[in-house]
Amino acid sequence: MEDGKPVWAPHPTDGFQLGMIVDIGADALTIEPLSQRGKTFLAPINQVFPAEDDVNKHVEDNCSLMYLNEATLLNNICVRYSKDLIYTSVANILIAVNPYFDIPKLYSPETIKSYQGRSLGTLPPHVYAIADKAYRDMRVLKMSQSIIVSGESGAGKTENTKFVLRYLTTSYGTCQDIDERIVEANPLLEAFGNAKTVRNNNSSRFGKFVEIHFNEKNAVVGGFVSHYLLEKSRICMQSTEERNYHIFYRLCAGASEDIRNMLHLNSPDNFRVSFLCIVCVRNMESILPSLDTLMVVAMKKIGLDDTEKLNLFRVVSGVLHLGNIDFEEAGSSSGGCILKNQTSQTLEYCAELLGLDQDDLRVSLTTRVMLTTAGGAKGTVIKVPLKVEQANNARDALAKTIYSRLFDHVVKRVNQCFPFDTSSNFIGVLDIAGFEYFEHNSFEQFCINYCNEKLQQFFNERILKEEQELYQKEGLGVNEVHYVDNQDCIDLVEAKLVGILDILDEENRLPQPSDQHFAEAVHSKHKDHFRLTVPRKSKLTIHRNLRDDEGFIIRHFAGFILNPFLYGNKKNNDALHMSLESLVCESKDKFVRDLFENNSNSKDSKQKAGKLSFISVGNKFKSGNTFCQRAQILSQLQCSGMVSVLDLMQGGFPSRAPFHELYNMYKQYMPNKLTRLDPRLFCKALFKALGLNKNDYKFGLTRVFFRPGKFAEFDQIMKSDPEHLAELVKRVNKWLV
Ligand code: AOV
Ligand code: MG
Repeated sequence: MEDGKPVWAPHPTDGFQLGMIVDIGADALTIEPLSQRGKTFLAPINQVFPAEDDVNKHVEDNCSLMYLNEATLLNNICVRYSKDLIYTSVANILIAVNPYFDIPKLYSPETIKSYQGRSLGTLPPHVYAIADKAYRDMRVLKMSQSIIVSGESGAGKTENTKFVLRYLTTSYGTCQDIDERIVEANPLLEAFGNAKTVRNNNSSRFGKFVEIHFNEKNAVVGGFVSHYLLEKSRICMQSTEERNYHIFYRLCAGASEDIRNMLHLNSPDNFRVSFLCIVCVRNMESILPSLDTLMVVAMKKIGLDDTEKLNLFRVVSGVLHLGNIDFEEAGSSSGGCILKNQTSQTLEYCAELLGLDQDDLRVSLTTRVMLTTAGGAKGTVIKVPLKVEQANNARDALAKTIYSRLFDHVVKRVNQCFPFDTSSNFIGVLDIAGFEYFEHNSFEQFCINYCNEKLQQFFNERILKEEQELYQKEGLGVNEVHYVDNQDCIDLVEAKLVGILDILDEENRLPQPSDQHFAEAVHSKHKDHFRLTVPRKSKLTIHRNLRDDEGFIIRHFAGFILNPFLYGNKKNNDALHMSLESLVCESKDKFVRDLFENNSNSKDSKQKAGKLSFISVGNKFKSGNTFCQRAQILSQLQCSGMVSVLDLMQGGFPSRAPFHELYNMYKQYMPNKLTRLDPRLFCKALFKALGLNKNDYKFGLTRVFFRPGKFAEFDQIMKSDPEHLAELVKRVNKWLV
């Protein structure tokens, strides 16, 4: 850092603030903030960063700044955001900030056109530029490509995924019907797989990998959606202020009178709070006078006829009525339970809608069939009465199973509507649920966060390792950069025998698995593990009140800054007991029966690792609160591994250009004598003539690498005013003689 120049120093809410260094201690600096002259504070040396000369200036590619660090990145993103420029690139990674309002021009058909066939960096950063790069790479390399969208819950992953799909189908599609279906399928998937959470009103509660397939002429021929990890527990239980899947509300609030009568949905207020948050239904009524139009349009585009639609609605209502069934103690010595009186009507509705026999359903919910093995190989079938809690679990397990089978069916149906015979390559877009932590975190959060942890590792390996490898391959001799590795966290989850997943399996094999025993086992196998801690040490009071054996907290990659997670094992038991399973498998309703036939979601697709090029940053603030919340953005940048990328770039050569690209870009300005040289010599000669500082660039084997900010400077000189250019050409000529 240079004397007398402002620096970025930590600020509690803004992330960083400008200040002057007034004193340098052993491990701390004394800083005087520019906004409060005369006052000073101490800041750790490693948290103070050099600032750009002009902090109001912003750049499209963050790497063209002179100083690459988290403070300059944050400032650049915020200055751009204040001008509605939500996309910023860091070399070939794209960062998106969630604007939380529509910027129509940003995604207009004209904008789509303008990005077609244009190299990365020639137009302002955009998710379209990434999509087009993936397309061009697929064409040139004849290899499938993947785009990974990552970021916290609510960051904008799903929205940007949709922009990518629309871009590719609009730009490179030929059959309008298929193109539209690939895009239109989303509202349908979202109706069944998205829900309101505290972090996102339209949160994806499942992960998906959407492939757009291309033929040998590189035109869109079809698509395929794979889905992962639908959050099943939500069907029976939602935290305060959260909701069940959208479809439940849409049906209750928006279906026509006829349909509502048919499905016995006329009084949504009667549905149990745990299944349907009633307050939300009422609110929804004002927003959704009829079944959400987007979803209905989607159903039509996909080609669902009235029967199919009604099939879907019938099962959804069946699940809803199922949730209303309640149990009470039988009052006899059996220790079993019976249905509460007032729920007999509900039982009738539920049985009718799911094609089951009322009595069979009642018996299956309140008893369990067991095969005794006592007395030899031949077992006898006995019916064991269930306690109230067990019957509740059985009901919930049934609801979860039926709904998740229904979701499988919806995805399968969507896939049927864009069939294709030939496919040469595909471009895949991965959109999973982002890192999340709630007051109550369960098995689903555990899985989601583990998945994000894996994705983070992939990012580290692809970007950081590859960057270092490139330096080596090109012979630049740059020092290695160390980055935060999350292998220990992944091992904690997936290691054989001692990993949490295996411990959980072990627990579930016990005759009487319990949350406490599970948590104890996790803690005892990993004493003093850096990534693991007890609820007591949580930042949240509600966790601190728990005993050590009531859960555990994993310090995730994203968890350094955020509240740590607490997991219990409560919701991991979805097992449907045998009698219920056979009941639904033998439903009189063909549609319900078919749901339970083996319908796998997998597909043979050679999914080669593709391009990693996209990462997004979002923040939780909502409209009405649209100032740039810097501290939050900063924490997300740190969590996403972007800061490690910057460290690497600052120590290295973040901007690079192949010789032939530079040649093509600048030959128009140069005299013939120079353009006759081959691209490498052309660049050498040009740089020499310009008198560039040798420390600012390096020649690799195939390209030139620039120190931070230097490529932008060089480009500026090349594109300067005609007078200056003429002078330049003269200099080159002189040098060439
Ligand atoms: P997510 O996919 O990253 O969260 P979404 O893509 O659903 O987040 O974005 C959340 C909300 O932010 C959307 O419903 C939009 O209202 C708004 N939004 C996001 N990106 C844009 C944009 N480019 N322009 C306008 N509005 C936007 V989660 O699925 O919760 O991890 O599980
Ligand atoms: Mg999403």
